[in-house]
Amino acid sequence: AAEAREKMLDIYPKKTLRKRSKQMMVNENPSTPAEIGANSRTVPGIITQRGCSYAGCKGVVIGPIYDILHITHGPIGCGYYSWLSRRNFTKIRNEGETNYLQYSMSTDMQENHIVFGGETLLKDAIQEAYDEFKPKAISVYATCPVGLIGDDIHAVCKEMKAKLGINIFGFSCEGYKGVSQSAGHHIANNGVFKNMIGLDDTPSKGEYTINILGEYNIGGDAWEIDRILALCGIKIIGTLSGGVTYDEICNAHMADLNVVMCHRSINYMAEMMETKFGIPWFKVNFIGLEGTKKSLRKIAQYFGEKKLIDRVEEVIAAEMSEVRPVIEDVKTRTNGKTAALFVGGSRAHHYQDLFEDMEMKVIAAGYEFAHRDDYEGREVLPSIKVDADSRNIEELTIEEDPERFNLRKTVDRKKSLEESGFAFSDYEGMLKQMKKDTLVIDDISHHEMEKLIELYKPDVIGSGVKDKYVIEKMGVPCKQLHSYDYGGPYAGFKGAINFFKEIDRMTSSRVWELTRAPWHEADEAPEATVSEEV
Ligand code: CFM
Ligand code: HCA
Repeated sequence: AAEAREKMLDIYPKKTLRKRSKQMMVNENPSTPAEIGANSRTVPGIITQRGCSYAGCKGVVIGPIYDILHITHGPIGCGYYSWLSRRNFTKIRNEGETNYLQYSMSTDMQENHIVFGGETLLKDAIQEAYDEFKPKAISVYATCPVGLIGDDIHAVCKEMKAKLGINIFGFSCEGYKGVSQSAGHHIANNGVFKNMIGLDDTPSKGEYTINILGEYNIGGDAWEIDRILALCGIKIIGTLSGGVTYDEICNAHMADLNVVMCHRSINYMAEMMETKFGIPWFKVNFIGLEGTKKSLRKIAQYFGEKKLIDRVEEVIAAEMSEVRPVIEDVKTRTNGKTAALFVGGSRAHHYQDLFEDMEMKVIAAGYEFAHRDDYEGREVLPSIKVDADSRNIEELTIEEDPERFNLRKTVDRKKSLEESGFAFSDYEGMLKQMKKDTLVIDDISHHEMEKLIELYKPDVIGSGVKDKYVIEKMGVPCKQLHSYDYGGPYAGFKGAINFFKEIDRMTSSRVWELTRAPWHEADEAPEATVSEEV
């Protein structure tokens, strides 16, 4: 792996080399991982897979709330790009609800607005949207030019909120606000906390109430998690933000526990809700059989009632009896095959569980925009230097809510569990789970990806649309772990079955042998022909 790393870095000029060296490491001591460079600017000229702050705020965290009317203030491309391309599924679940996500609303900013200002345009758009749809809430997202010309979207939102009498709020999530979509996550968390959380104090009817933070229902993942938790008798107040309504988010502070799926995009919310309302949180992972079982058991242990603990075991046993024959069969073909995963800020870690279930080896992995804590574990948080790019993003000061902090039994419960060794507020990061001497690459470039394929030729790569076809042209199947291509769900038990079958199909197909990688000689014949096999 050290040699492969050298070969990938080989091409870079001095300054780039120095920077990329910090972001590429060989995982020599998984239990005490070394420091990795992360959450820093991408070197101009390098082809990155990253997105922008607007994508992280509107596209990722808030966009999936389906009965808020989302308005992108900016040129039409930004709104178009974030128009369900992430495959965040929604459906109306209760009578009287509305779902606006099939629409993409934008102010469609033109050159003359850039020159003369776009605030009137935004005001008119909010009015038009209100007249047409009468939504409960409207949310406005700033794109790059809005920040550059200085439109005050917050003043417009305030004025229109007073005029129309519905909740209207804006996000200064201009694309350039940070080094990646990660900045947008933080901006979104702050805005959701200020403008939604805590607005509705209606007590929940459920016995064991939780929120799932950082689950966005890509390909229907949240619905599979809902199904399993419902079987266990655990009630979800709000999923932030997959397939969820505005009212559910306003009521989320009434839950007894927050479980965190995607640490990167929503850890801010977990921390703020704990500080203000006393709701403890811990990390879960519903991707993979072991992860799902462990997560369910931890939730049951948190509530600590025998009835629930037994029920969870019954559900696990019943679900596993369906999964077992599939995984036993699939493993006979996937055992020992290799995979490399380069995705976002949490899936490069989460999906390692599913590959482990299949007895495949993850030889290399990396996030696009995660921070050091997502690699090395939250214990490094105090030692992370806050640079100018991160300082740019508001850090809210949260205080205990005098009336609502102690509403539930959670505070004492947390204390007694902690004494027995139960870990709260923790994420151990990706590196500890990865095998010794595997390659870890932050914000991988296209050049590094090509080198990686040349050197390792993994049996499958999990990645995104920006490199999928480059990878496949080189003869390696690529599974999109963002959109899931056209598949999913992959969470929970039924999701695992889908994933096993899909990866088995992809890695067993011989069609990849027929693609000609650039390093093949022009006259070199493909190794097999389809007609011989079929
Ligand atoms: Fe969290 Fe996500 Fe991800 Fe993410 Fe994303 Fe996504 Fe992702 Mo694409 S919130 S960090 S910003 S798990 S959109 S649903 S797939 S890069 S790994
Ligand atoms: C985003 C969304 C994205 C992009 C996926 C990809 C997603 O970053 O704006 O690059 O393939 O999951 O849809 O991460």
